[in-house]
Amino acid sequence: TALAPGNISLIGVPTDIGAGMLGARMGPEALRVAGLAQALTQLGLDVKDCGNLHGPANPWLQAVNGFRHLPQVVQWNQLLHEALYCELQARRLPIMLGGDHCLAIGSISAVARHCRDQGKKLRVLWFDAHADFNTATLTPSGNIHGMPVACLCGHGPQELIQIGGHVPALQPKQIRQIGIRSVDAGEKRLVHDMGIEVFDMRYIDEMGMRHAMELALALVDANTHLHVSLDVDFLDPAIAPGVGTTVRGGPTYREAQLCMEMIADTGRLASLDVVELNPALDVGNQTAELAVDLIESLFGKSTLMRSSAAKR
Ligand code: HAR
Ligand code: MN
Ligand code: MN
Ligand code: MN
Repeated sequence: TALAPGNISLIGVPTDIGAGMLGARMGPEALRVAGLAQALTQLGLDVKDCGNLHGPANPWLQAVNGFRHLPQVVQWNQLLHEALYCELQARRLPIMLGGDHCLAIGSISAVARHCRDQGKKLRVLWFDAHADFNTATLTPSGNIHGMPVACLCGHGPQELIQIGGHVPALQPKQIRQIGIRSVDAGEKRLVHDMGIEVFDMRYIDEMGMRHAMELALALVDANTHLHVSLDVDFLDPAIAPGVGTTVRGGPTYREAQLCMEMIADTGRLASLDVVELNPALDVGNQTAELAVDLIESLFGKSTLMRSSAAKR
């Protein structure tokens, strides 16, 4: 199978503007300290670290009309949208070093715009404990990191849903959610009504990660742009303590590795968000190191040459 493109751009998005806790702004540095660029270089990839974007500081205010820090979230996402769109146009494979998950509004809207330009199909794999499908009326917190999928599907404030120029940026049928185990009541109904395909932890328990991923990757073909949005709270907190919103009962180390390996096998990975890492809550730098491990697998590190029989 084809490997992913060889030119990687790292884009630091040091913000916790959409989160309910401070600290995710340190995520990009923790990933750098954990050796992300070196690890990718060792795999034979050409890595350019674009440094960090510089958006507004976190003013730490209350929610207004159901949203915390909406103007600042808009600014960060506009910045990221433009930066990422440029890297994609330059035919590079961008990795967003987050930063809280609100940044997926800017990143995925740029990826969707790029795919429209290129006539490519887009598949988004959303690895998360949460569905991130809240709206101003449904949200229990006002934190916009709980809303990016809704915004991308056209449910959200005008300033956020129109980033990228096309509303909605994304169709529900382009999304697969994996690892979900914490969804608010109203949010649950909306995810269901929108028809998003969800492989929640119950599904993974009963059917296995391999089967979940086979379905999540079904119909990915040579003309597909695969975007992975990896919220590190997807992982079980026992192995990934460095996140602000841990939820018990997540995937094990091997289950997570299998996801990454199966994605690597498709050869279609074309952009990646790594979000919600909070170094202030980490034990040493272990969650960042785990993230680097998983990213290495996404780029084929642990995949041996496999016979077609072994792939079945
Ligand atoms: N559902 C809750 C809320 O909207 C918690 C959301 C937490 N989100 C993240 N990203 N950490 O997935 O407030
Ligand atoms: Mn491309
Ligand atoms: Mn998330
Ligand atoms: Mn989450």
